[in-house]
Amino acid sequence: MKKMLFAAAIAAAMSASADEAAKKSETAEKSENVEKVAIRMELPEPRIVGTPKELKDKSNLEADPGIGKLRPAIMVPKGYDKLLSLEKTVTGSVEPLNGEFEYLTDGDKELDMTSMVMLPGGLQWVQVDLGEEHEISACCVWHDQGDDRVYHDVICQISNDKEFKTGVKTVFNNDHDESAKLGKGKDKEYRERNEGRPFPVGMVKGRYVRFYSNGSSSEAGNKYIEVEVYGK
Ligand SMILES: [Ca+2]
Ligand SMILES: [Ca+2]
Repeated sequence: MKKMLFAAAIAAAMSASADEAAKKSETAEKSENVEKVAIRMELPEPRIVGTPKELKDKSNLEADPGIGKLRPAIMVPKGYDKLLSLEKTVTGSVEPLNGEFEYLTDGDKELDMTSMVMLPGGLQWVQVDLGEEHEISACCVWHDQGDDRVYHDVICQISNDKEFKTGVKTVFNNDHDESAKLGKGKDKEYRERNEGRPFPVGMVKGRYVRFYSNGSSSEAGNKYIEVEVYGK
């Protein structure tokens, strides 16, 4: 009797997983049929004005693609390639030492004092308010690309909670040693270049997008040029 129940349980489990598999392949088929478009980001010119510093720790650094080399474009379903963040309100963890938060969504990505927002050292963040909840497909953050530097603890989170206390989804995290205490990140550190760091997000819903950093290989401070959020 026990054996029969056991067999029945296995059969039930197997048919459940078969159902799941069928559902999964259906979803995959559907998403393959969706027309995809590339997100086209406007990039500033590559601009290396300082001497790169020797990096102390390269253990979590991605391979160097070379100056001016771009990552493959992020492909999203048609209609999900809209720039949502332009001219939207930005706030931050502290008042900037230099610049205004509004510089970060003004579309200007050139590396100069009318575009750069400088925050002090330590873990800091800037946060875009999209005004209402959106389905977000991709984000990009540009820090100071001036000397090929590498920013630490680059983390991006999305939430409908302005304070990021509830419903927080982490969509990028290269804090591999968990020094920021926001969870261990699987993404790699990268050299700051003219394309910033674009990354797909996978249709996460939210109103607020927060970008963290904790200084760079060149200095303790945190310099931001622009942040962008794409979606529908
Ligand atoms: Ca800007
Ligand atoms: Ca870290």
